[in-house]
Amino acid sequence: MEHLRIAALHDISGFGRGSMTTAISVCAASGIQCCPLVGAVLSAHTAYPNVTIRDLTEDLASCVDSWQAIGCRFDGFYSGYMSDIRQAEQMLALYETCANPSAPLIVDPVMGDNGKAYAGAFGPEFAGKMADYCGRAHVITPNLTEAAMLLGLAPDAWREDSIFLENCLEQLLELGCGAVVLTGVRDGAGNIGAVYQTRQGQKGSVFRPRVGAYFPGTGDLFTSVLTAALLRTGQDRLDWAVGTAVDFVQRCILQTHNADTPPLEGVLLEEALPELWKTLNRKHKK
Ligand code: PXL
Repeated sequence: MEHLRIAALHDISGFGRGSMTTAISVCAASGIQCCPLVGAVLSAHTAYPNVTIRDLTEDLASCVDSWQAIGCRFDGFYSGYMSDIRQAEQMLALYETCANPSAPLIVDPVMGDNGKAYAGAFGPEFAGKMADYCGRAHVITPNLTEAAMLLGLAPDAWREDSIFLENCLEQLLELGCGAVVLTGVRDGAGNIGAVYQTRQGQKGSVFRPRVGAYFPGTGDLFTSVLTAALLRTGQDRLDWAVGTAVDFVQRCILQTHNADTPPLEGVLLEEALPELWKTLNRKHKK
């Protein structure tokens, strides 16, 4: 098996599965080393009340310098939640100096969900700069709320009809990224999943029956699995990577729903990770 390594920029939230803790565990279960670039440390994700937050934006440049001096090389770059949009500049600096040939930059433009921006800095200025950053990415994975924000609309301005989705995919590709994967899309027949389109015109969708519950952190889980699957199978297999990510998230949601644990704690991914290893190692070509 090829030894693959990614750099991942997220916060660490101590309680409530998501962001960096999800990225590290999904990568490990996929046989990929995840090197954390920690943008902020929180006591818990921000859907909990009274969380503490330590922003580490000012520390990132010296961390990037240090990795450059060591001569670190990465096969992929993955960023999620940023407590300050200036963190994107550090990710790009790392990408420009430490990428192995054809290493993808995968950006989950974490800003909100369910028609609302998350607590924090996620106003129109943040969204505009996030859109510029997304233009540099190979793959972006906004949910519909984030897609609206990236296009300069209000967080609740999305619709679920096919015209809106098609326009959204086209306009997000115009930002300059290589592929757009819209997450959390419903098909009007009780299913939920993802629709995607690439610059080369490859299009598709993957839907699975929706479990009627909301768990924070499923977007982080989706993009972590997508990143791992793309690295394992090669970037020309976006269709397979999207299917793998939708299936894995759905499986975790179903298990968690059946276990009846507090939704804010996120999905029970730990029990499902051995299955991810099997799926990726059955399929991977590298
Ligand atoms: O799941 C996205 C996310 C990541 N990081 C933090 C969050 C959230 C969503 O609420 O609060 C800190």
